[in-house]
Amino acid sequence: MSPPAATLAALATAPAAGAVGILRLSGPAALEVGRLLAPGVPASPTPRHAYLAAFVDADGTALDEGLFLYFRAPHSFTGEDVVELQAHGGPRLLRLLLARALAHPAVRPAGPGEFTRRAFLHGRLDLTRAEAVADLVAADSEAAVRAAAAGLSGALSSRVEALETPLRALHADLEGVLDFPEEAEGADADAAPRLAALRAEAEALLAEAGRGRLVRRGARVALYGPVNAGKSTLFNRLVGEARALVDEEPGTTRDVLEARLEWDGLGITLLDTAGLRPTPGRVEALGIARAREALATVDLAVLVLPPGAGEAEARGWLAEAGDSPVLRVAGKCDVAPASGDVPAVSGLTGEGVEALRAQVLGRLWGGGAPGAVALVSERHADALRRAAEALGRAGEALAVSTLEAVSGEVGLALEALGEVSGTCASEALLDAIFERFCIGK
Ligand SMILES: Nc1nc2c(ncn2[C@@H]2O[C@H](COP(=O)(O)OP(=O)(O)OP(=O)(O)O)[C@@H](O)[C@H]2O)c(=O)[nH]1
Ligand SMILES: [Mg+2]
Repeated sequence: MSPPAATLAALATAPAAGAVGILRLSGPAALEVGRLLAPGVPASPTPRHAYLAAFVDADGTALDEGLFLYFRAPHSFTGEDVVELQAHGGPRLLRLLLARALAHPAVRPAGPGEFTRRAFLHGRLDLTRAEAVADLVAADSEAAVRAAAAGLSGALSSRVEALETPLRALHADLEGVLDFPEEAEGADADAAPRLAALRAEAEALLAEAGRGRLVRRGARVALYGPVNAGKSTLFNRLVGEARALVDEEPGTTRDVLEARLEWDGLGITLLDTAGLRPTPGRVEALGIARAREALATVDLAVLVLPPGAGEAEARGWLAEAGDSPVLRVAGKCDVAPASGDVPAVSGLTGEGVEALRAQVLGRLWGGGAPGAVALVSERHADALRRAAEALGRAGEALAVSTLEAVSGEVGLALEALGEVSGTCASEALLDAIFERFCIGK
């Protein structure tokens, strides 16, 4: 792959006033253009050395003074010559500096994620690590930060490689037996256990997609149940402030209320919903419809029941959550102690609230630290699923079909895995991936 010739320029910092603003240049003309802006920097600057320099306009008038950093290819983020100007963070000033760089004929503005895309094209990062860069920028919980950081340092990439390398070896062995039956005789002897092990590993990685999604987007948890059960009081207690209206009149909550929380580092969107009852007023009925919609989308529905709710009644409310998993709790336990093994909680006194939090996390997460998960995205999951399926078919073909058929399926599995690591990624796929990056990244 020949390196793209244009030199890219973009502001790497947000377009708002800040202490520092960074203009980033990458490509063959980066140093030349950087020195146009900062003529005081030597013609052959020491790489990775911070120069204090004046940044000037076309007449040589100083616009600012800041740091000039040079990274020589291939020892830079993109693998190309990179120059970073760290100026003061005035948006207008930075646009002047950027315009000056863009006036050079070798320079064009960088598209979203284009620096990272070049890093990928130059083999500085595989695709999962490039995606982890975007995840890190988008991370809005501690768990998401930690998982993305692990991804950036290669946590997912090494697991994909641990699949891809032996799969490629197996493919080569099968092709060898097909092409040179005599020389390669027996190379396919242990194909069945090798296929089975690879398929199991692909499925293990696939199984982490759900956790990856939870970490990336946070979990949605709704409180629901009959009117007046104490949902809003419990919601306020969990949120730590009086967000929801509370009243003794049944049907107080109408709209769905949302609060963004972080529990053990995991992002949680907690929802309070309208109490469900059979004969609501008109506006309340609208609220109940919204509650039902919300319930269908949650990762966990917490059913809050008032004291004295019977088993038959409870079963009816459990069914209201549809396919969403339900955690049932007995509310207002300060009034009447709950019986049986249903966890008891009181939003009013706070009794049982910590235990409820732990149970919610347990139900969402199982064991282990949320930040330690491999960030398997929907995109990865889709490719892994196709790889696992192809490996499954390869295993079947081994028993009933030709070696060509087996090898063909193994080839398909390799292609699917290549979409994860980037060894087999189309331009269209790369476009779709890097589109979600910010400009300047
Ligand atoms: N003793 C006691 N009273 C509570 C508790 N939680 C709520 N209440 C009272 O019960 C009434 C209803 O509380 P809410 O929190 O509004 O109940 P809700 O389930 O949100 O009600 P709707 O929004 O109408 O469905 C209020 O008078 C609260 O003060 C509790 O844990 N213990
Ligand atoms: Mg309420």
